[in-house]
Amino acid sequence: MSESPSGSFRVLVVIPTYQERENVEPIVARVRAAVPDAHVLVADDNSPDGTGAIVDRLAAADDHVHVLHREGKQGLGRAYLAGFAWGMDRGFDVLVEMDADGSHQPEQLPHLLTALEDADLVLGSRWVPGGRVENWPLHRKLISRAGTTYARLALGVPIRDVTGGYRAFRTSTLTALGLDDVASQGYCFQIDLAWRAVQRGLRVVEVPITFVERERGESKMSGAIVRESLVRVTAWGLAYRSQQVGHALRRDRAAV
Ligand SMILES: Nc1nc2c(ncn2[C@@H]2O[C@H](COP(=O)(O)OP(=O)(O)OP(=O)(O)O)[C@@H](O)[C@H]2O)c(=O)[nH]1
Ligand SMILES: [Mg+2]
Repeated sequence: MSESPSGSFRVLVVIPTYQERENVEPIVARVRAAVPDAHVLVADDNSPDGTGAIVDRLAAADDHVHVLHREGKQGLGRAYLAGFAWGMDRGFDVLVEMDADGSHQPEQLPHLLTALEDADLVLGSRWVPGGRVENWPLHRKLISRAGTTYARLALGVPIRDVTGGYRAFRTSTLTALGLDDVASQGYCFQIDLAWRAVQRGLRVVEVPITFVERERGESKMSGAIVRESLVRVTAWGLAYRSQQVGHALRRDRAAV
């Protein structure tokens, strides 16, 4: 691990894109420069702005760059699941999640990969000591903090940044999570996977990152994405809490 940031791991960085024409080429170049051994897979949902065609050109010029053309916009979660399946089929050991808009800095990827040596899942975290957010208006910070706090309390997950999307998974971790029934779409997808990892007793480690607000292109964040998270996390939380109460009652009965 010490000679190169990806060490003995075969690393695939999966970047989902929708309408990222201005961002896709710079982000791929930054990943290639930061971790030259790593491969990059762009999972594009047939962006009308031609993002996919730009990646075709990059892939033709570089055997470490790949593209997965998908039929149409189906959400971040589905794009990641398709990207993970692509990487697992091809024998990668580590799959990385990274946004295309520059919010997740490729130059910090070596920190995540180093931490993965002693973890099953590494989360880039804005809300641990050393983590930061640049250029976010106060309301975005508040929404993100509120979302992560709500998920922490509802699900009892001991993670400070449970909605973040800069992550490194061992392939064995993804297999253990059981991805076949993941239905979450927006950043709820991130909560879903982190919670599955905690429930399965896997080693989840947070490393501080500096998250930079996108400078180009438009955010796909929407009210529907926030609502999806709220509804799903509340349902999971209620099911989890009632399961806990059931366990406690059975324990008490057994003790009488
Ligand atoms: N393939 C695919 N990619 C998507 C989809 N929705 C969002 N993305 C990509 O997912 C990444 C994160 O999306 P953003 O729009 O930056 O959303 P966000 O980071 O939650 O929100 P902001 O902080 O406001 O930028 C970007 O690379 C998007 O292009 C989708 O439906 N399909
Ligand atoms: Mg973004």
